[in-house]
Amino acid sequence: MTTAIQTQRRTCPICEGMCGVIVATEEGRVQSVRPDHDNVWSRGHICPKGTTLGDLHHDPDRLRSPMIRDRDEWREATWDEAFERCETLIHGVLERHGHGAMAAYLGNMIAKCFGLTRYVGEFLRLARIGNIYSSSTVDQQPKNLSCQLMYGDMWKIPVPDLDNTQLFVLFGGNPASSKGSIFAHRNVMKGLADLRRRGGRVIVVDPVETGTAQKADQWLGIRPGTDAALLLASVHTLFAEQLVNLRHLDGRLNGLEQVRELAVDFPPEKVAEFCGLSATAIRTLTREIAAAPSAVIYGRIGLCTQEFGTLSSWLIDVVAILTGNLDREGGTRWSTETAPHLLLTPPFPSDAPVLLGKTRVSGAPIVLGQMPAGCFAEEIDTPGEGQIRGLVTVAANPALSAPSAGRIEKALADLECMISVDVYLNETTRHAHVILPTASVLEQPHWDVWAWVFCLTSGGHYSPQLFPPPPGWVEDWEVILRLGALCGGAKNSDIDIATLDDEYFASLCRHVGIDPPIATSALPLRGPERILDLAIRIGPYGDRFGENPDGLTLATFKAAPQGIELGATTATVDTVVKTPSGKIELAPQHIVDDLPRLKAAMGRPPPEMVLVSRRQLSSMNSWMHNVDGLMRGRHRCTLLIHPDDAARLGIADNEPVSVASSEGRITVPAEITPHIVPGVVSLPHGWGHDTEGASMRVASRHAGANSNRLSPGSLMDAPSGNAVVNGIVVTLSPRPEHRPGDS
Ligand SMILES: Nc1nc2c(c(=O)[nH]1)N[C@H]1C(S)=C(S)[C@@H](COP(=O)(O)OP(=O)(O)OC[C@H]3O[C@@H](n4cnc5c(=O)[nH]c(N)nc54)[C@H](O)[C@@H]3O)O[C@H]1N2
Ligand SMILES: Nc1nc2c(c(=O)[nH]1)N[C@H]1C(S)=C(S)[C@@H](COP(=O)(O)OP(=O)(O)OC[C@H]3O[C@@H](n4cnc5c(=O)[nH]c(N)nc54)[C@H](O)[C@@H]3O)O[C@H]1N2
Ligand code: SF4
Ligand SMILES: [Mo]
Repeated sequence: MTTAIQTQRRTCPICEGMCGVIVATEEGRVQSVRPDHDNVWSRGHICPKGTTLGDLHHDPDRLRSPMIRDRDEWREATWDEAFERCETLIHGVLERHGHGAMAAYLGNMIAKCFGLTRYVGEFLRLARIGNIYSSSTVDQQPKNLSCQLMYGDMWKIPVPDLDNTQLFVLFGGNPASSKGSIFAHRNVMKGLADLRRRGGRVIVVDPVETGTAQKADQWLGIRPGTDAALLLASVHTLFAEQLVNLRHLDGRLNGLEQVRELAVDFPPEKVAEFCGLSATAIRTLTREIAAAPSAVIYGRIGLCTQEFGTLSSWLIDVVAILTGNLDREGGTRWSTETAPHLLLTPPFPSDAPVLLGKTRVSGAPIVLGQMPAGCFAEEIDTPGEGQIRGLVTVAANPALSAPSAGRIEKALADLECMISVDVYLNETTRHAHVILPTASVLEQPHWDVWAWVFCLTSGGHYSPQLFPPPPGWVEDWEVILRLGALCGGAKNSDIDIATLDDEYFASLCRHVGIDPPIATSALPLRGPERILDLAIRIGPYGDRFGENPDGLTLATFKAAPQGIELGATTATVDTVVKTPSGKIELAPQHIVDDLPRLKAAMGRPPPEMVLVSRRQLSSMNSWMHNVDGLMRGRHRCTLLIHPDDAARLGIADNEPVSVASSEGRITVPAEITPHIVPGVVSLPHGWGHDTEGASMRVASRHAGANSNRLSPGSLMDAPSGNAVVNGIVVTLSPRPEHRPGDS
């Protein structure tokens, strides 16, 4: 007898590619995950990670029950028992130390989870947690800051209009691996190839000749951490050669004259050596941008997670503005979201000051409501008033992904209370007292929130749940609502999730000017689906609860398994900019104040060797190394090093090298390659799975080493508090004696 194979169309939730996939199942097991050529958005694009959604779901190491740790012993527990234990632990910390001793660490994957992403803001509000740490300060915080100050909204990050541009200049990003970031495109590499085919050009500015650079017209091998100087020299050149052309932005800016004046000190000749590029190269690049019929100037993680993250992130937009390439077809533009996100995941309040204060131990800036991840370890292990004693992590792995990773590991072991909402027992969650699992990607519906924020094509795709979670399962949004209430001081037995959900929903309705009873009666749903429906209905294409009878609702999308595309963005500078002046602020004081730090750095001799980070197509930060199918082939956790450096230091290909920084030391095999600037070495992050007590069997067989043991937490971009994980001074030595603990 043959059993029926069933198929379901859905969106891969792993990255911003938003690939439509067809999942074939038989008797509750995934047989295959194939590209969906009929998905209106992705049109058949897929990568190796997307084909492993079934492996992630069936992974025997994935947690399927709440876990409680008594000393070193883990045991499965019921949900009730787990929440009772959470109450005892959390309330113990509140009683002994007060609310100021609780912290949250929020991870990147929250953005990709249907429930977590829509409820994390309410979790924080209920929990009354002020110590908020997240992957944001090891990621895009400098860009959030520059956009908050320039446009009045931290999430109005301009997105490349790749399909319509004639020149693409890419700083510190490698879509050949990452598939694009803060930039959702159905296939960035094809988009770049198409651009070249229509006579346009692609220029990559990166210390590494990446997969993207190898497919570009030009690679500019810049020294890490020097982009701000290069961009200032570009601004200088634009003014000096009368190439400034504001086009439609004329009259919509403040600070033009100030920008001209501050760039006077940065002629190309003065920055060339610092950047490792010739003055001619900088001038030519600038003239090319100015002369192009349209140009995208785009910077990503290599620009944010470096010593001058905010200056560089700001200057990317300054150059775009000065050449009239912001808010323009073929330039960088803002999206129009079908289901607006800001109303759903309460962000940093727009009227709060960007700088909220200083951290307790080292006085680092608390910007846009975020404590710097670099301070996480010291805030746990330094005694005194306000010391963190209780922690909730949600989909985060700071033991691998945050700076001072070695110190974090030790600090976590000392907490009085640690609750993790996660799918694995890994390097971070092994320190928890309770782990509350969330459903697998196939056990949840999906509608990408954040990728659509960074997508210039409007649209949407709803993926229904494929498999039911185990019986009695508590959904992730219910888990974090309950945790929020517990941290807020409520007793577990008093918490009524339905009431909390209704109250939150009503507050969202009031926020968007809808009467909650109307909204509720029109919406029989609850949880994240009800919120998504609200967002679609009040969004630009929505039915507005009957006001626009032809408008869309969640039901419209549920009836369109291949997704719906709604056309190009309609956002403009006039609808987007929300600064107090109503104009784009070209020279925000908080950012300009950081220029002396750059000038000081330009006066220092360059370090002999610095380390940068890289991503790999078959990895996702730290958490996909347990998928066997992605781990075949050559070992990937290698140190890229230029042949000249390798020869000088006596380092041989494939042989172990000891890499040391002021923070720590690790040992990794060398990979000698000409595709990197001499004096720079590159390591992927997210490896180091040989930690005792973690339970990820595949990952531990391909452990690699944790590059963030080398990242000093004290290294920070001054205006934003963002971590510096690129441009770390390191020393290398060949064939070390392998020391235990080197990882
Ligand atoms: N050196 C260096 N460090 C870096 C970077 C770098 O470029 N270089 N990049 C930084 C960046 S950009 C980021 S975003 C951070 C990421 O850092 P984090 O956000 O801290 O974490 P990840 O490494 O992505 O690990 C994801 C965690 O979420 C869990 N998880 C996965 N799927 C789910 C799910 O569906 N539900 C739940 N509840 N949990 C899930 C995993 O088990 C894991 O614990 O790393 C940063 N660290
Ligand atoms: N396959 C895969 N895809 C991913 C992820 C993943 O881990 N794996 N992570 C996702 C996440 S969370 C993010 S944030 C995005 C990131 O997406 P991208 O920004 O595209 O990430 P990377 O591939 O790390 O590219 C960063 C580049 O910056 C360069 N760089 C380092 N320092 C400097 C510098 O000082 N100046 C300049 N100009 N360049 C520098 C590095 O050499 C590297 O090539 O990717 C997302 N997509
Ligand atoms: S991980 Fe791969 S398959 Fe999934 S969305 Fe990204 S590019 Fe597409
Ligand atoms: Mo990220």
